[in-house]
Amino acid sequence: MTVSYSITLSSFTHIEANLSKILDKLTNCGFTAIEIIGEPDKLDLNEISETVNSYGIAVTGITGMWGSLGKESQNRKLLTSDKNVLKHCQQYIIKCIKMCDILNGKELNVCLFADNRLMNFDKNHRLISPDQKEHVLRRPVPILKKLSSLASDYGIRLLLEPLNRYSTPYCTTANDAIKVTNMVDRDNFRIMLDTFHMNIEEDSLEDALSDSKNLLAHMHFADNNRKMPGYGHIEFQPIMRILADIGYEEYISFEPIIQDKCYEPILSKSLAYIKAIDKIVRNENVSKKRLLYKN
Ligand SMILES: [Mn+2]
Repeated sequence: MTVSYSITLSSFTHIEANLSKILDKLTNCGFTAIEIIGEPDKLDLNEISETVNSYGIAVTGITGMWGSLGKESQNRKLLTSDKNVLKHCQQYIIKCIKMCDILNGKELNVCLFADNRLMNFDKNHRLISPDQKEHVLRRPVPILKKLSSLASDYGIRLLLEPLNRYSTPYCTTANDAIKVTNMVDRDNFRIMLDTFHMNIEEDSLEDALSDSKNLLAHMHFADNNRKMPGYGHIEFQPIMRILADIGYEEYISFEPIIQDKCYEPILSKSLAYIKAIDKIVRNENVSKKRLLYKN
């Protein structure tokens, strides 16, 4: 039983334009898998496919480009009463599923952004009541069922990623995501958790992971400051310990914001740091099992 490691290409967009150069560095750092940026209309998929294959690097899936920062991503909102926005968003997901299939990926993350009418509140103080949250989170369920069926035809999983109150307040915790996932009720609709968002929203990171045990299909790893793990103050050892305890065998995908052009030493060190922790917690588990057998 073991985890695998990957890294998001979206981390490098503003620092390095050439995919071969990025892959050169990532393979040197020991990475063997990547997540591709979910911009199907902007990218030359044949070129990406050729380049990625030439490095023998695996594609875990597509990082959905959600959010309100980019011009393209502004209308990627599933929590809306605007039919045109909803249609546009569904088309985006369908394009990403097809893109994922072309690149031999297996998953796409879905985030639940809301239109401006639903965002009109003080983001710092959690003014959304649980009832209101549940009411809004029910809305996209029929669409998510349909999109899951389509993704299933391609052998692709849709992974709901809770974010944090500063970007979208309606799906921010593992428990929010579990509720939606249970309502969608499709085998290929699962959850992914991101340590950066969890650090802001969860009461306990360990509880959130263990509550998600049966649905957790992917992890994003970044420190509290969105740097590589080990460059901030999140404790990764308890996280890795719970992942080992719940038998997590999927990808841990690093999703940092890279600020330094000479990023290779940082990536190498952080990957080695997480791998070393993984070794420690798995050895602990082996010792625990030995004790069990002795007793
Ligand atoms: Mn993430």
